[in-house]
Amino acid sequence: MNRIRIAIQKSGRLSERSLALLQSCGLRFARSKDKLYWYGQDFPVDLLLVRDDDIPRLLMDGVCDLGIVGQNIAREVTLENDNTESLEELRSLEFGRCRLSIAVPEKSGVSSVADLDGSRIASSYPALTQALLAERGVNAEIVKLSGSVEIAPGLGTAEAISDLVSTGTTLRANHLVELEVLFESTAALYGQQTGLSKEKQELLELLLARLDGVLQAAESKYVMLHAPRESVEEITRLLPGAENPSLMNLESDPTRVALHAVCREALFWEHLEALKGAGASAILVLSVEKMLG
Ligand code: PRT
Ligand code: ZN
Repeated sequence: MNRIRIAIQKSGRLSERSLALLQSCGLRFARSKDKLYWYGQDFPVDLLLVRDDDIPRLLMDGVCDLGIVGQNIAREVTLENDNTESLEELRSLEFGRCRLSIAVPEKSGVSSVADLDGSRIASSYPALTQALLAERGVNAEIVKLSGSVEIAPGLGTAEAISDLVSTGTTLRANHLVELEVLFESTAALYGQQTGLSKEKQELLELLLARLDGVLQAAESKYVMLHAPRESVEEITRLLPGAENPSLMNLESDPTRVALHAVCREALFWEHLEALKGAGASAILVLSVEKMLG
């Protein structure tokens, strides 16, 4: 059957964004009663809604062609399989951002991961944690927990934890401090390692082209600012991913120009501060809705 099947998380942190991303690529689905299988309308792409932990296996077993899951889980499952089966990361996505960090109790006196050699570390990501600690020359006993990892040190089952962190609120609430980031993760679109049929491959390429358009527009910003005439070159360099800005004269001030540019890479507050430092003023940043060419 030449329909592509995509696995996404049924309910959790990645669900809404995964679905919204596919919808913004022009996909529409008829929701089934059991809500686990959504049939694609207009486009032969169907959805399977599952627990995120099951997504890598569904791809490895060829049950699904594509899946959206955190890189943390994809790496963990690949390592559990001793890298004998792997997944192909097709695109990393801009959501589900978090980090896998080692944390210890505030009063532990431990100041670096090297001090954890020989101790017990609780984690829901045992294979990933073990591998990343080994890279740092640390050999620890991993205590595998499927949830509430942050309470392990208080219960005395481990001296440290290795857990996902986004805001850090959970760590602070449990009087834990972040010692080191082991791994940075975002959600990603994965494919199977085995080849797809010619028809499915063509469909996948069409889907990826639409996805690239959506991702590019999401990251791109239209920036308008005023700049000293002599700093235009420097300011253009400070705009991430901008080419050939448009320049306009300012009637009120011949020493300054209005500069408009599309930044094709993420624009952070640090970039704006650097622009201001280089003499830019009246900086306006607008979202780009669609982009072509
Ligand atoms: O039911 P199912 O198995 O599908 O869902 P789940 O409960 O296993 O996963 P879910 O929905 O919690 O997370 C899905 C994915 O979101 C993860 O695999 C990560 O890729 C990503 N993600 C991003 C996070 C976080 N941020 C996050 N903060 N996953 C979990 N957390 C947890 C973390 O484990 C800790 O308990 O949130 C807490 C820390 O958050 P802060 O904000 O207090 O630091
Ligand atoms: Zn899960």
